[in-house]
This record gives sequence, structure tokens and C-alpha cells, in this order.
Amino acid sequence: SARYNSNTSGVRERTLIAVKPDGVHRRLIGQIIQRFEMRGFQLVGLKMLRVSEELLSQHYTSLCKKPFYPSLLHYMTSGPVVAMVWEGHNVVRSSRMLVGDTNPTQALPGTIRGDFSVHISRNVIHASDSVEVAQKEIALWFQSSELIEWECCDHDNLYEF
Ligand code: IDP
Repeated sequence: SARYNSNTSGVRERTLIAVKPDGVHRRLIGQIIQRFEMRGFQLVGLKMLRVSEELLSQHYTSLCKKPFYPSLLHYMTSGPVVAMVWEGHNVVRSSRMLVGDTNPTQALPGTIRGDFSVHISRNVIHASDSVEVAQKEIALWFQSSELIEWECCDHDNLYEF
């Protein structure tokens, strides 16, 4: 109906997901990507990189005064990171649910953190926590030329539009 067809905007929502150095070292990249694919989200950007302290200071602006910030910088620069942009309906909120609580002690079994981590200082993965933050983080981590516009062949089976 027109009521549903008019609501296409949220389908192209995007979020920044990053497999942190512990996740890369522990060979979890494949399993993490699989969970986003299984759900029906679409990959539009992917790269492996070493993150700079400069990028991290912009990424974690709200945390720079926290006592754990120096150890967070050390952790995030301890090895390569795999950064991704995933697209789909409600992807920011749904990704946070796939990822689980920040503190693995609180993360439910079945979530990435709940299945693969035990301590808040090594929680395997980053996921943007709001649509606005996602837009900021994607612009910080990716050039627009690194993001691919495409439509999955199963798009019409995932969405009514
Ligand atoms: P989020 O990653 O779930 O969005 P934030 O509160 O934004 O959670 O914290 C960013 C990251 O900082 C966490 O994922 C974790 O790696 C780290 N962190 C947060 N709180 C603590 C802490 O109390 N001790 C150690 N590391 C922390």
C-alpha cells in the first residue's frame, strides 16, 4: 500500500562496525561478518587498518577524560582493526542488539559480546550507538569513494518496497 511504500528512508540507514584488535587476533572477523549477513544487512564498505591515536581521539571524544582512556588507546592501537559500513532498515539499533551490552558481563548469550568476550576492556567489536553518531563515525573512518552504492539481489524479499 501507499502507506508502506512511502516509508523507504530507513532502508538506507548505515552504521559503522569495527572488529577491534582482540577480535582480529582471535580470528573472529568471519563469524562477525556472517552474523550481519545472516540478518539481512548489506555490506557497503570494508577495510583493514591500523588506527591512529588522532582518529581514536575523534572517535572517542566523549571518553577522553575517563580514567581508562589511555588503556583504551593502547588496546585499540595494539593491532589491526577491520572497519565496515553496514546498511539496512534500522541497522544502527539492530546492530547494537546483535553486538550486545558494552560490558560483556551484561551481554546476553547470542550476542557477539555475549558469545565471545568476558571483560569490558576486551569487548571485540564497535558499533555506532545512534544514527547521528553513525553518520559522524562513517565520515571519520571512510572516504565517500570507499563506500559502494549497490542493491542486494534479495532486496525485494527483505523489504516490501
Ligand atoms: P560502546 O563501545 O558499547 O559504545 P562506550 O561506552 O562508548 O561503549 O565505550 C567505548 C569503549 O570503551 C567500549 O567498547 C570499551 O572498549 C571501552 N570501555 C568503556 N568503558 C570501559 C571501562 O570501564 N573500562 C575499560 N574499557 C572501557
